[in-house]
Amino acid sequence: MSSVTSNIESTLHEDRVFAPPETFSRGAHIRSAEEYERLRAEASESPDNFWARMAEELHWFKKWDTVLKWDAPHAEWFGGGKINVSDNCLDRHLETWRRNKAALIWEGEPGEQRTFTYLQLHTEVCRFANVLKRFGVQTGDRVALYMPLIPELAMAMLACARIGATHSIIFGGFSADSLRDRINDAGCKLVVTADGGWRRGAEVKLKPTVDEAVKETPSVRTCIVVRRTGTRVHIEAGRDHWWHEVIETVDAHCPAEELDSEHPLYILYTSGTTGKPKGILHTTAGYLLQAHLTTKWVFDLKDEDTYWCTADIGWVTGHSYVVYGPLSNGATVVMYEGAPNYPEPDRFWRIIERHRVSVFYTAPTAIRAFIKWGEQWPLKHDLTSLRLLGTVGEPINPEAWMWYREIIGKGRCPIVDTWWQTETGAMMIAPLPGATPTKPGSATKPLPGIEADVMTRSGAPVGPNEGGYLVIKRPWPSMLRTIWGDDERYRATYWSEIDGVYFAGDGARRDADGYFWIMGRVDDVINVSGHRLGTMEVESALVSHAAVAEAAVVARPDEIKGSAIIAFVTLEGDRKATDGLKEELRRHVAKEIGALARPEEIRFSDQLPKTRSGKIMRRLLREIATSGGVQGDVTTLEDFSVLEKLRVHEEE
Ligand code: 7RM
Repeated sequence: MSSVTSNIESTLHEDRVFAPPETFSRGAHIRSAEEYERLRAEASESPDNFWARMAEELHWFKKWDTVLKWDAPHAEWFGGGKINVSDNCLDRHLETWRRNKAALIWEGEPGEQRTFTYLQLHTEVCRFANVLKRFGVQTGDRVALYMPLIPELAMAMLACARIGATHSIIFGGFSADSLRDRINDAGCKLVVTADGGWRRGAEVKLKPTVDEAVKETPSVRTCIVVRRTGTRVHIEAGRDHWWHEVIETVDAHCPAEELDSEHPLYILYTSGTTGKPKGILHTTAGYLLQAHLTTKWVFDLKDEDTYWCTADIGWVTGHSYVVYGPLSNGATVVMYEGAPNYPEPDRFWRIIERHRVSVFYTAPTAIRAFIKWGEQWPLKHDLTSLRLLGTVGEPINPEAWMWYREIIGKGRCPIVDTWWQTETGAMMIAPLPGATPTKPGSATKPLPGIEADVMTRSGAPVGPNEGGYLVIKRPWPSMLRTIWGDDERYRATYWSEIDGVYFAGDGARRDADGYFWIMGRVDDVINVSGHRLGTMEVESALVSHAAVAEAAVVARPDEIKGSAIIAFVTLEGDRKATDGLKEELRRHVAKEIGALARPEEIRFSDQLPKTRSGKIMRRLLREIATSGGVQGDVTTLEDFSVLEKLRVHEEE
């Protein structure tokens, strides 16, 4: 990371503002800007009282003694309290009319459907918790979950939480080596997996990968296998057991453990700037509190809603907003196993129509894919059940935001652009849909209790519309507690870059209204002739051109300018890649942002390399732009053939 003290220049201009629809505000949990400001003032004047008041929304076996003990950079939230996440997500609803409400509505990619009421889900979770106990899993042990997006994954998470085992979910697309390293780093005792899952009409085998990985994981004694695809798998006698068989050997009585507030709930590995992934540790009470509150506030979730977050549970978005946040609110959650374009590009819209989804949460990369596939697909379906749309994962360019609003939301539905990270556990900067006017491309303002700011590298405040580094100035309940097994790295990565504050690693600016505009990772910042530009801003300019579907911008070292901008561009289906168009796009960027942002070079490509969670891998593009090849780690790349194509392109 560079040691600059000057600021990041921000060039994105966006003047449109959309007030919350009056009818929406009238029924919302938070109904006005004044109400939001009141909450924010209460939280900033007396944070402990604020969080204590909020924590009353959870079910406690024993209330806390202290709200926060802060021994920087280590936090203890709700010390002395006893609580259980599984109890909050299940048991508390059984005493209400929600007992027979649908908790999960699941669709497999081939089309089968399974629904679990809260009572049914509770029964399955209790039984699986007893299975874990039967195989010797105790409070404090770690359990690896390497599974497709099936109900058993949510059950396994809730079963771990119920007995105080710490889960570590490894996304089902990771290789055997990645799985092995993550299992070993956390010292997992047991692995839950499946024979395979379905993706784009093909089986993704999981069990053979586990077999390969556990050859070198001495801590693993047991492997439980869900039968999902029915494919033949190897069952190692003494180690491997079928889920459907062992579940028959236990009963459904399993009271939730009364756990300490700071009991480790889960570890989730996330990539950093260097090789080894970081095991982000989240604990119980604080994490649940913010997952719960943000779900309620930002999605304005009501009992009548049918809620769908399209993220895989293997990513933090799935942890907080497929499972823990919605279930603790007693919501009806739609889960879908497969790809958005299987069997055809309208699968998502079909699901929304079929289940009458009212709140829909997805990623900008998905929205840009929908735009590319064409609006005929959503237009074929009745989407009138929708009342709120959300996005997460990367900055959303205003063009995609407007398309989402008009084509999917028909101009009726507020859009919540939610900024947060694996490390923050829950949303940090996001609109409250009944209270916050939105601007396309802005995550708007920090949620009550979150003290976000923009600073220079040396920790000085920056003025309105000046770019800088996004920081959080006060501990928050769902913050990561450490990096598993590497507290030194925790301090160095998050609490040492700028003195006394949490360093998010993102560039941002705040406009005159106090709205935050996230400019992407700071390692994606480009310095051209002494001007620092967020890659996202150049990308937005490119995407605002009618011919462009998606763009990724990287820097190539340049003797004169410091860096030259190289843009990788995917065109709309009907556009031809010509030299004339390259020139036109370069002119377009110069017009939108200024001559300094004009890309040195434009390269057309059918696809961009992405991580399995859909983030563009700019690091790889940087390597291609700089040296023509790729040496670094590609274990998180979704589709390896993309790299080959980009290389071939290079030789043309
Ligand atoms: C939830 C998640 C975190 C990084 C973060 C940002 C980027 C996420 C937004 C966003 C702009 C958003 N966790 N990011 N949401 N950038 N606007 N609404 O994605 O740990 O996988 O990634 O993602 O750079 O630092 S994550």
